[in-house]
Amino acid sequence: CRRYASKDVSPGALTIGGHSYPIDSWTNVPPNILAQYGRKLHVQSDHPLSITRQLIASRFPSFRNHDSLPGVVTVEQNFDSLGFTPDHPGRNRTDTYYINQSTLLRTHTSAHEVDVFRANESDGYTISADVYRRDAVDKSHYPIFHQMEGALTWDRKAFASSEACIQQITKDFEALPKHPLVVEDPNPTYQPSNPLQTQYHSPEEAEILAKHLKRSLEDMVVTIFAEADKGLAAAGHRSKSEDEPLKVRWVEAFFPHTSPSWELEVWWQGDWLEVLGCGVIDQPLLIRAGQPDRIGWAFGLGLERLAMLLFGIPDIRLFWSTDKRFLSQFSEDGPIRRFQPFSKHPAAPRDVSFWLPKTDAPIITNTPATASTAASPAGGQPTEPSTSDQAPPAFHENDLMEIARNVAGDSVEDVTLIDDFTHPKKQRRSLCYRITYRSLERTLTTEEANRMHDHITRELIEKYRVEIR
Ligand code: FA5
Ligand code: MG
Repeated sequence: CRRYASKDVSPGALTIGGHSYPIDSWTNVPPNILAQYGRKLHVQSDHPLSITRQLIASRFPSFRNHDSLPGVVTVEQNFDSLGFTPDHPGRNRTDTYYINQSTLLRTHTSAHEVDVFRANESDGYTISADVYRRDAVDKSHYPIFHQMEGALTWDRKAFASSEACIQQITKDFEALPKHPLVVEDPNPTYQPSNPLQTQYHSPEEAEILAKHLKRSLEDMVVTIFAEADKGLAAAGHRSKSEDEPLKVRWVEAFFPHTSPSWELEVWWQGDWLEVLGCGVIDQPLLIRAGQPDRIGWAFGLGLERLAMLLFGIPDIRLFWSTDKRFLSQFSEDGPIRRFQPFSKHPAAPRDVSFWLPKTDAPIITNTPATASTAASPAGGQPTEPSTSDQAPPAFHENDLMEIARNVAGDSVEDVTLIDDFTHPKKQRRSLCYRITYRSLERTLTTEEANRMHDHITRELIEKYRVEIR
């Protein structure tokens, strides 16, 4: 297997984190991902991701924190244990990095939920970790990112009645810090797409869990942004909220492991940025984890997304920088400081326009709704690896994303579909992507950009038999 022929790999096996795994027709972890596995930026001292993680954890002081669970998990842990249907699109090889048919790089920290619930070491916990996804190339997406999961449960058994349990959650809710922020939340708690788990929860139970969940997360966001403002004031700057007040809203979301579910979005650079998903924990999940009497809520947030907002970091690739000009700007002691850009090198955009080969298979592009593993409602078939040597695999937008990452590394800033056209007579589809090359550390030469672009174009032709226009 040519792609894995590096020195730490024996034929037919893949070594990750010191363990050897057999490979098979499902294997699709590329070298650029293997090279970055195990960097653990979320626990690297003075790293902005670690500072963000600690700030969030400080809002949940009674929770037990898990920060070093290994990233290789089973399909069972990542999907089955959470109730993902067999045909859930998140399972596709176009979205997920498989080590082999039964083993993968976790796509979310939820992969550990059932195990942690089963161990039942505390009512509340967080899990912070690196997660892996085939996804878009732009300033807020990277194939490795970091999530922080949090969950809180109450044990019904500990109360004389369901009413007494509800009373306790209500008391806990009232004890939560109050904040002055007005958070847009137009949707009713239950909707046909996001129902009450009638078999397991009374409407009152789910309602108070939802209130506790939302207030806790709003408080977390409000407090960490207040920290950022304090930092600005300490540095003698105007507070960020004077220039642009914090704007936050709840939107409906879908997860197999929660119902009802929501996402929290924060206004950032003229657009809503999704920072977390959450909901009332799916009761069958708790039953599977041996905790039938517990009810509760869970959330999963993107540490990069929050860190970008907190520190004013404009591009997700910067987190991976080993450049002192980046790393020396952050410290765990003292106030939060806004990131000072040390350079802005020119962008080199190049377009690639091509005809797809004639095929019956649908071509999938990343719309915001399908781009994330867990949020998409069930539908579609997991893509089986192609067994034939003749037919090219059906083109998925994430294939181009990955070719671009593999060829250009961190010199690719953005890949955007700018034209999608089907010839009415020929019934052939043509796509045009704009690939923007820009290094964070230096100016790319015209030749370098051309070379990367030619290389990407060649791989598209070879692997997907596209015809360049
Ligand atoms: C999930 O991963 C769910 N497991 C979250 C969850 C946990 C829901 C527990 C309910 C209960 P989602 O795919 O939306 O959901 O990802 C969660 C967050 O990760 C997003 O809100 C976003 O902040 C971040 N995120 C997702 N994809 C990327 C990416 N490619 N790069 C950076 N951050 C990302
Ligand atoms: Mg999402």
